[in-house]
Amino acid sequence: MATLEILEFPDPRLRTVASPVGSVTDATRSLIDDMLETMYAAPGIGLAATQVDVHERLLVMDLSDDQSAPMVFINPEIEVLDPELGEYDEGCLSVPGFYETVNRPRRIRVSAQDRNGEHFTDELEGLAAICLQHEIDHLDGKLFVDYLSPLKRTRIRKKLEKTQRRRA
Ligand code: QAP
Ligand code: CO
Repeated sequence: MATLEILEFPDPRLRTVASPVGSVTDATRSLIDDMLETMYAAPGIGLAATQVDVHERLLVMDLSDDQSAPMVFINPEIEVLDPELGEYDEGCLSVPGFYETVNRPRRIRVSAQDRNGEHFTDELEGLAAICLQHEIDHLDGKLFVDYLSPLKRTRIRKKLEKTQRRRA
């Protein structure tokens, strides 16, 4: 296993729209394991392949306190079950240090494949529903900062560019 480099806003590679995973192979499972290790090391609760510069439709999440409940979604598709929006203070490993309120549908149904390529569907609410929508946005080249005002987004971009310059 290995930890992978996480792309940070405003890296243009985060705007890539990911392609469907054709077949789930040992290479896919190896990528999933590296993504889980990367997410746990951060630590974070969700990571999409886009964030590690792999432009395939897969993501991992673990909402447990003790890294005991890894979830894998390959080629996820969602359907909104309840149009009512919930507010959540979202963060992102690609936007380190910033948390802002975003509104998203509270209840969704997801259809996806697991690490063995088996199809499943699940109904999610609460943080799981929010996090999954945030991660699927990454696969579509979107970031939570896109939901903020241009002023807030620019402020975040400038601060991150400054830390990135200092690091380089
Ligand atoms: C996405 O985000 C998410 O700023 C997952 O300095 C988060 O794991 C969806 C993290 C909240 C819904 C609600 C962020 C770690 C982790 C940071 C994460 C940071 C270190 C974010
Ligand atoms: Co994110």
